Amino acid sequence: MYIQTMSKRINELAKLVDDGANHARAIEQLSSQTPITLVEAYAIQKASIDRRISRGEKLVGLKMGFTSKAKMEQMGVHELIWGRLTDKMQIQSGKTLDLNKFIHPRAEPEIAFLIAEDVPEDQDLESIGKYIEAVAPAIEIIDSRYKNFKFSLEDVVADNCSSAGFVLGEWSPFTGDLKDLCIDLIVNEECKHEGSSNAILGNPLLSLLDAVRLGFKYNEPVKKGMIILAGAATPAEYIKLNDQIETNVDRLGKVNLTVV
Ligand code: OOG
Ligand code: MG
Repeated sequence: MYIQTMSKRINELAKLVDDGANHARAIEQLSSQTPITLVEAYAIQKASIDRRISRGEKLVGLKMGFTSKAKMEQMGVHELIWGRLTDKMQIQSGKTLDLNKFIHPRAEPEIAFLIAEDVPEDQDLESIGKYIEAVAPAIEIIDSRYKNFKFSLEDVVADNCSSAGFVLGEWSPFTGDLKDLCIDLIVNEECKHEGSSNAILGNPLLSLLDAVRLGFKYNEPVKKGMIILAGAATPAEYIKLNDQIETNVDRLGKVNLTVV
């Protein structure tokens, strides 16, 4: 009986975040209505993504969040989080983002991994390299479904960690090291933020290892062909009509989009 009530509640809350995303309408924080645990928050996230999948979207990867101090401090959440990426969220580099489809979107500079093979459990910095097909510069579009972009840890997890879009630059072969790469976020040719790949947990590979570990924990393992976003290296920026957004990552190149 309790389990039935719980899963009904989880589906109701998943519908709230899904509708918010679908109609680009901000909603109240879930936790302001009922306290939710972190385990419930991940169940709500899964149920909300299942709704997208039932509409024909495909799971294409995972995103890590709050892997840098800059992001934790900007948003006031200090724990690592992870969410899911679907094919519909991808925007081609050099193309446009339609502002009408979002509530209050922000852009942030990231590094993406393309996974070569299903990754078994218990990897480390030495072993993980053989599962990386390629790496690319990326921009993530985050668009919290909550009013004023304000949330608790559980709220943001339930809301698929604010993920709303992602843009990938060209893939480069992985050469064994992603340390000390400069990453920036440029808006209309002005550099808004500049950071280092070291800002991502000291080494973006550690973010991938966390994705593998959490993927096993929550039954969403990192598989061949998946895209994994390592988390932003700098704070995010609100985007507005006609903005030209660009990210450059040393050695990996650039990625950009225009807001229309
Ligand atoms: C949550 C998502 C955090 C990152 O890269 O750290 C994130 C948010 O900031 O709304 O994607
Ligand atoms: Mg991000």
